[in-house]
Amino acid sequence: WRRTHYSKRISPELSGEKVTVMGWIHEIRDLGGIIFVLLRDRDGLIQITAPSKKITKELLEEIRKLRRESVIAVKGTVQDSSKAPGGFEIIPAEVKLLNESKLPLPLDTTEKVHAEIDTRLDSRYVDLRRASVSAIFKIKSRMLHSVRSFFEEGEFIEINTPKLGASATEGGTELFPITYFEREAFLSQSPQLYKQMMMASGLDKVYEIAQIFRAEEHDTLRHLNEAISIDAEASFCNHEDMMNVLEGLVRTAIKNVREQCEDELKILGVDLEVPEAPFERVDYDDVVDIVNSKGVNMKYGEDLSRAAEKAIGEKMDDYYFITGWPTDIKPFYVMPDSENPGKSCAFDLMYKDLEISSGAQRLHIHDILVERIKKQGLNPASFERYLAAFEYGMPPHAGWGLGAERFTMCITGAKNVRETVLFPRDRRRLTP
Ligand code: ATP
Ligand code: AMO
Repeated sequence: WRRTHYSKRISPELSGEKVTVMGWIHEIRDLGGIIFVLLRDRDGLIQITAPSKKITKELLEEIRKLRRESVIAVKGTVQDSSKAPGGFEIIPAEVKLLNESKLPLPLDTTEKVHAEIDTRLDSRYVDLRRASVSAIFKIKSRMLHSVRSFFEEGEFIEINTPKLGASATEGGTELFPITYFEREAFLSQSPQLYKQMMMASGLDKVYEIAQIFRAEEHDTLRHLNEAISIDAEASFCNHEDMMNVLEGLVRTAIKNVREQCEDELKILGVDLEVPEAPFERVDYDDVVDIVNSKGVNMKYGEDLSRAAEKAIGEKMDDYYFITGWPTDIKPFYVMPDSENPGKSCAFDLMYKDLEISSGAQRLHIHDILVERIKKQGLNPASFERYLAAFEYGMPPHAGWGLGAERFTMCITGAKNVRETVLFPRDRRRLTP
């Protein structure tokens, strides 16, 4: 037995042809003289129609015994049929039960019965049999593929940096400590310091798509404890150049998903539009004014609260940059504005009220960097190896990090970031 077709590859034009299909029993309807089996594979549903007039009694009895979500293989003939989904059905000649499913199921795969997110995540493999769930991961895969191609075409070099390390990358908080032989170590919260060190290596333009780990204590719809960060860093350029790269990447990925994931977007009911370039920009100072004018209290020098994010999101296009951040609320590696050092060359990319990326031109002058580290209450000694890279010819550089799951939320319309991860890690969940 060899599978000849996915459901998507069969059409009424194949009428009369012999095919072998494999998958799960989505539904089975026994009307006595005729049995309908809806077989589901990765791409969709196929109706297997078993009329007693056309098939042997033995086969009919065999089909009658089948149960939902069991795995079967069917050899049969395609027949066009206006009543069947996709305009065709398969008249079976042979059916093989490959593996039986236990009943009752942990959740309904036909999506007729609502299931709570925790029930769904506990049996994620069954949850993924639902078209609206697998659609998100097909789109995420296409997005990541498109991001990789975009980098490759832009002559970025893919790097892989360690996820185990001796110290923090972004400041002391939000780290997961682990035991590393007889020492304490931490899971990486960002490839930040490594991608910057690569600028001193001459690789010039690098990217990494990899896990980040953050001990975020808050339980929100947009924070994960393990996420995928799409990181980029490039030399001999500034934050404006890298904002353009980010804008191009976002638009290209959306365009590709729009063109190549039509079925999935339809299943999700998403009418995806490619955002126009250039993305709208708003200075942090104006954000403070706008937020306050909407009755939400925000002082200069504060990060955006949830209410502030909502207030500014209402005022702007879907995708927009916030620029001109106060230096003090951005990490030490951010370049202060040369004309006005209180402000920095850092930006955030927002989608409505959701921050999806942060980036900046970086400080590339060793002594100023040391000053900034001290000013942020950190110890330069714990950054010794990183700082050394700035003493032997570090070019000016800039970069950003884009959260793959948050970006997937923007594209798929998912309201909970957990929907965009196969096996999410949050405060309460460490299995499966
Ligand atoms: P970053 O990736 O830079 O951390 P972020 O969007 O995750 O960006 P955080 O600084 O981690 O930002 O969190 C800031 C946002 O999370 C703020 O808007 C803050 O109001 C919100 N936040 C923090 N704790 C909670 C909570 N317990 N419930 C709801 N929102 C929270
Ligand atoms: P930042 O901390 O803003 O910047 O992270 C960049 C992006 O990563 C995503 N992200 C998360 N997504 C889900 N759950 C989380 N807990 C989480 N934390 C972060 C967000 C966020 O915008 N080193 C800098 C980047 C740089 O300057 O190059 C950094 O890590 O989408």
